[in-house]
Amino acid sequence: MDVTKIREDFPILEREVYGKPLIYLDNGATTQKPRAVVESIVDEYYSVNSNVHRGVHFLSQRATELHENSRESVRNFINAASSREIIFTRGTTKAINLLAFCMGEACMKEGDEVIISTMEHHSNIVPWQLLETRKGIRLKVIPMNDRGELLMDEYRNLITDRTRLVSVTHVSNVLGTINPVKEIINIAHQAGIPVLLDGAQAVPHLQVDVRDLDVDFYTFSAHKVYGPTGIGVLYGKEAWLDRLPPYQGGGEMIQKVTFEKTTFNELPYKFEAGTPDYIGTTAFAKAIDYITAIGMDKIAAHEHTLTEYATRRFKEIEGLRIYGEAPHKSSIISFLVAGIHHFDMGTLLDRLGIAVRTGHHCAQPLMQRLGIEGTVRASFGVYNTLQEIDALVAWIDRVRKMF
Ligand code: 7TS
Repeated sequence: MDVTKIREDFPILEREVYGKPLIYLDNGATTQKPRAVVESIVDEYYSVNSNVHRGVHFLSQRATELHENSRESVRNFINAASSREIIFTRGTTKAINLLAFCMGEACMKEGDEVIISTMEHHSNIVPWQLLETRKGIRLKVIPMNDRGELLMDEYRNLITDRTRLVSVTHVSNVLGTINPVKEIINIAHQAGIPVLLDGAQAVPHLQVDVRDLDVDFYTFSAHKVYGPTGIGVLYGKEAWLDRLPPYQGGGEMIQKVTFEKTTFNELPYKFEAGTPDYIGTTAFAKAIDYITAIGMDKIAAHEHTLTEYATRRFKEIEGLRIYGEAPHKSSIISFLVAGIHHFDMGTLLDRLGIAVRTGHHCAQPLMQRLGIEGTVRASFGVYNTLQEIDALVAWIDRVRKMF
């Protein structure tokens, strides 16, 4: 994999901040976009733009074709059985909220239970808490050990005959832990319980195959996979999606409307009320083309090298503690340096041109479990280099000495 050549595809990486070359290590929050993705947005607005699924005219048909081809690209990317199982949403958050609402309506009543884990992003906690209020369901939480691994025996014990769904993150956005999702799914399925995986931090780094996982629902965001903002995916097995009621009402999601009665459209449109972001879906397909051309296996290997190297170098820094030391980790490293507030570290690194994320990373319950307020987080992507990690390590050490 030629990283120098890859970097040339991302114009933003050439810019400076505060007169220093940008070192972008906040890929867990969002990734930068290759030229092909940005150009796709401009090209489609300039040459194709028209609303989808409604016009007989040339442009509408062409826009519809691009939009539906993108759905097929996503299907192929995660190896879903049918493009009817690919629902476009605004992002992971919207996808989980959609599912929480629809599952709540169709399958949950007072006293029913949903199992999540200690390391969830708020977007896989709060939608279920809203269901606690609305439907009287109960939330149960899989604990973890100090390395950041879920306790599987405890998970088994949480399952009861009232469990209606297991909803856990595939990869933790703070700890980097790659959860044993196949085992999690197997255990749930043995009890006849469906599983939702939040794949927001997994899809950019691992080859995800929803059929191999046998997962019932899977969510992710395009903007974390080198695609545009405003597009996400809810994958669901067709049999499940067929059982669920619509989420929102409006155009696109109907078959026939009268004032007396409305019938709903077929999958996936039943869940896609209103004009979709068809410009975004085309650009997302370009992002998928881009990373598939490089090869997900090559991207994973490169990021693994970066993560191993950074972990080793971090351990040379006096007083630095890494949060998340599971043996199976993705390219995310959270850390703190003794005596230095995460916010101060992040601010000083920023002045040196290094973009890292600081804070609770939308995982406050996990912070409570770790007994801290927040961390500094470096997260790597396809275009990061060992030299950037050397610079990060050197600057962290310099900040440490300043304190
Ligand atoms: N789930 C996980 C595991 C995430 O990491 C994030 C975003 C989301 C869900 C929500 O995704 P969205 O696209 O709907 O916003 N995580 C982060 C992060 O770690 N830093 O900024 C956003």
